[in-house]
Amino acid sequence: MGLCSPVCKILRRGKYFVLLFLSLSLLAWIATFSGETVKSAQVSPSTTQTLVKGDSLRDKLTSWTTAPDRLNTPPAKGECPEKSPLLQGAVKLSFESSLKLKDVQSDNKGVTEGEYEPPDCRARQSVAILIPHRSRERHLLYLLHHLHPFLQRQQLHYAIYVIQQAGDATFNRAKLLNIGYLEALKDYSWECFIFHDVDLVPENDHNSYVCDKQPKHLVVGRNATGYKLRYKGYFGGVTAMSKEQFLQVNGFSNIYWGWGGEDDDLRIRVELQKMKIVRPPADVARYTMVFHKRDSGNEINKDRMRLLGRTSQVWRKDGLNSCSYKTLSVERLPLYVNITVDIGKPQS
Ligand code: UD2
Ligand code: MN
Repeated sequence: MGLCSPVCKILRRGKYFVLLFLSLSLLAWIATFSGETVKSAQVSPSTTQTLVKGDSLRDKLTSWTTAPDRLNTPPAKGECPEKSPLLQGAVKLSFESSLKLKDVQSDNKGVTEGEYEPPDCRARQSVAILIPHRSRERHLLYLLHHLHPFLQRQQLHYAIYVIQQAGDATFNRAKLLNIGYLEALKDYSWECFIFHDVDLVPENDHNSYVCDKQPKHLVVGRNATGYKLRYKGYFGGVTAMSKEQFLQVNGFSNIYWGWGGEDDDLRIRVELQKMKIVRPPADVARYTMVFHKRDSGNEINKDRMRLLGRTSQVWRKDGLNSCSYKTLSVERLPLYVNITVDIGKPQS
């Protein structure tokens, strides 16, 4: 006992040292291991993916656990494809004398007050079609009959506006189109405007009724002219301009009364802004013009050449910013919005 006691004391103290050493090693090992995990989470790209996955899982969990009323909202629609799968290319047009407005209505049940949106996808553009009109009811019926399904096949969000000139003063196509632009923008912030004669029916649905980076002329050819472009600067019939492009040129001139010149004036405005007119390929930009004679009240504008010589001086003051008119009625009919306006008469 006398001999063991100093040895036993040393052994007993040694046990504490070993225990202390082991605990410290364990702590050091834990610290090193966890430090390395943090570091790898910061640098490894695969961890980023893991985090994204974690997020979507969290999203899923949130969607499963949110209030029931959120479950009732329809899922957000994806954007419609660049090329619609519904296109048919060149189609055979019909102009049946027996066609009635109610037939066109029942063929276009998806249209409400002239407006349509594709049911399965989000349209790539919202487009307002503007048709200047007076006493061409039969042409309007044929156009609605073909244009509604045509635009639906293109998967567009669109609305058709018919701008009716009241009274029997000389017709003014350009001013009616300015009014269409101003009035349609009161309904919705349309991105694109199609200025459309009532008697021109598109033959091929690859002719896209959307706006491009430049103003677009959609009528390369029509039946009456052997499907040839009439002249290089021709900009009449059907044209597409974005909201901004049309504003930039101050719209059409308001002072072309009667037939001719207003389309060339718009081309000059576009060129003054250094914009360039584009056209779809000739085999696609084809139209049938329903036969007609010159209307009474739309006689040739003998002043048109003189006016065209002044465009560069007057365009800033004559256009959208000086378009005065009185709206007599806005009727929201099933197939189009019918806006009747008093636009005055030419100043003598
Ligand atoms: C050409 C142009 C047209 C326009 C016009 C000269 C083509 C294909 N079209 O058409 O865009 O530049 O010359 O002004 O080149 N309208 C009525 N009721 C009337 C008179 C005219 O609704 O009493 C409307 C209707 O939308 C018609 C458009 O104005 O389509 C142009 O008139 P048009 O068809 O008599 O003239 P057009 O065929 O020579
Ligand atoms: Mn015509």
